[in-house]
Amino acid sequence: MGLLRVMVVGGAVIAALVGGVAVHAARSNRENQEKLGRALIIGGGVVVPAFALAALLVWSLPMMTAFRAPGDGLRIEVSGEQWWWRVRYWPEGAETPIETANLIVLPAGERTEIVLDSPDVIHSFWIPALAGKVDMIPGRRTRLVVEPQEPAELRGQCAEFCGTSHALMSFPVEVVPAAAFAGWLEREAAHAAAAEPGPAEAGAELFSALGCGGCHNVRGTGADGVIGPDLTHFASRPSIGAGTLPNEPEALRLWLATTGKVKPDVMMPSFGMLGAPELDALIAYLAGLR
Ligand code: HEC
Ligand SMILES: [Cu+2]
Repeated sequence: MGLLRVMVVGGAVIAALVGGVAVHAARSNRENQEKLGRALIIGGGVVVPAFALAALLVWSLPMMTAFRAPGDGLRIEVSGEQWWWRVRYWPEGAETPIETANLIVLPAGERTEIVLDSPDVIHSFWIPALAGKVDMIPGRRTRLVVEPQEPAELRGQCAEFCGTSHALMSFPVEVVPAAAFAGWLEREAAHAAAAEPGPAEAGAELFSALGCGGCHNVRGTGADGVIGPDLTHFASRPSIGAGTLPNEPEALRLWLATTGKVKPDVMMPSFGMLGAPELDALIAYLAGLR
């Protein structure tokens, strides 16, 4: 704010001076113009800017470190996958991260550091309402610090063409009050809820028999795959397939039965060969992973 005020007021003063000089020059005679002109070029064109810019530089450099300061303790690592977001929360002092996917929840009024990378292709992490785009580059870790002030529901999007389903790679961002954030993180750290008897339990067995757990982690069960998104608390996320479909039973059926149609070149096989009862069971199981 201080910097902005100085720039605006300083700019206005300079604009007024330049205007005044122009009016004066138009009114005075040629001899006077030449005398005054040389002094103005050396004074106003060289000496004043040199001092003003040097002073501004010295004054504003320390502000840049403040802009780049680390977060208040919470660090989030986000990996750009093809075509979804792997998200790991590192609360202060944590030794192992809490992994989730395709959803970013942030505490309001706190600085959060977000560390970005990618295992294969370049993506760009962009939450327009909070910060500029930052590239996610294989073999490098880039970072940004966000400090959202008010609770809000925002949207993020991949901003670098990364392959066929680049356009189907967004994510919801929920900014919540700090206390609600702590509760959310605690729930997120917990193991998956046990499947309820009935269709959900049958779905859990299918999940394991069909090999879903070879790619997906469901903490607290035998499923510990790391290729696809962590599904431990899948039902509490608002979307399926990185913002591609709303997280509702019929959309989930479409996702499981026609995966590659919903999301071209997706890295998950389609399970269209399953009958309706089997799909129903899987949907019941996934809907219980709160
Ligand atoms: C070969 C690995 C693989 C197998 C096997 C697999 N998936 Fe996936 N799955 C993925 C990948 C990769 C994604 C992310 C796709 C994307 O959004 O681009 C995904 C996404 C999903 C999602 C959406 C998750 C989210 O956060 O949006 C669900 C739900 C899901 N899979 C369920 C299943 C079920 C149920 C099975 C078994 C019937 C299964 N998957 C088998 C790799 C796999
Ligand atoms: Cu991308």
